[in-house]
Amino acid sequence: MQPFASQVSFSTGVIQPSGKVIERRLSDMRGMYLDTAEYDRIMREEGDRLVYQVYPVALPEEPGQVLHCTTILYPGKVGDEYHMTKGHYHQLRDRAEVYLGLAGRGYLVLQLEDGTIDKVLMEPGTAAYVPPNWAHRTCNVGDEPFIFFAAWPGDSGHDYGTIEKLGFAQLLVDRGGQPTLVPNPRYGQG
Ligand code: PAN
Ligand code: ZN
Repeated sequence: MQPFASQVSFSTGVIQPSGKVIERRLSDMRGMYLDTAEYDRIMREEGDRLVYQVYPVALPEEPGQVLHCTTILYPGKVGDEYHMTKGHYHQLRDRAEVYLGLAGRGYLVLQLEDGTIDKVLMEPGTAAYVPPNWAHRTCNVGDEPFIFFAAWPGDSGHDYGTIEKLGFAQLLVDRGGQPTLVPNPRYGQG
C-alpha cells in the first residue's frame, strides 16, 4: 500500500477524497430517543431529519490499519434530548479510539458494559480518548454542527446491536439550558 493524504475541512467536516458517506436520519434511530411521542410528531410534521453524516477515508478494515473519518452531527433535539449518534461498542472490545473536536460543541458519552457512565466535553481542539471496553456516543449540545475527527484500529469492528437492544444507562438532556445526564428508564429492557 502507498502512503497518501486526505484533505479534512475543519469548518465543514468534509473529507476529500472519501469513501462512501454514511447518512443517519431520524428514521434510522427509531426507539433510541426517549420521547417517542415527540419523535413521532417530528417525523409526521417536520419529516425525516438528517441527524449526522460520516465521511470515512477509504481503507481496508484489517489489523494494522488505522481507520479514520469525520462525523458531522447536526444541532437539534428530540424533546429535551440532544441530537446524538447511535453509539456502539467495538466488536473487539479492547480496541480504543481517539476523537478530535474540529467545530461546534458536544459531549462524548461513554459506558462500560456494567452500566458505568462517563462524559467528556468536546470543543474545537479537544482530543478525547475512548479507552478499551467503553461504548461511545456523541451528542451535539450547541447550535452549530458539532464536527469531530476519529481514528481507531482497523480490526475493531462495530457492535451496534448491544446498544440497540439495551440502550445507554443514562441519556443527555437539556435541563434548564444545562446538558445533564439522567437515568434512562428503558435501559436494559431489550
Ligand atoms: C465514529 C462513529 C461515528 C458515528 O467514527 O462511528 O461518530 O457514530 P455511530 O457509529 O455510533 O453511528 C467511531 O466511533 N468509530 O469507531
Ligand atoms: Zn468507535
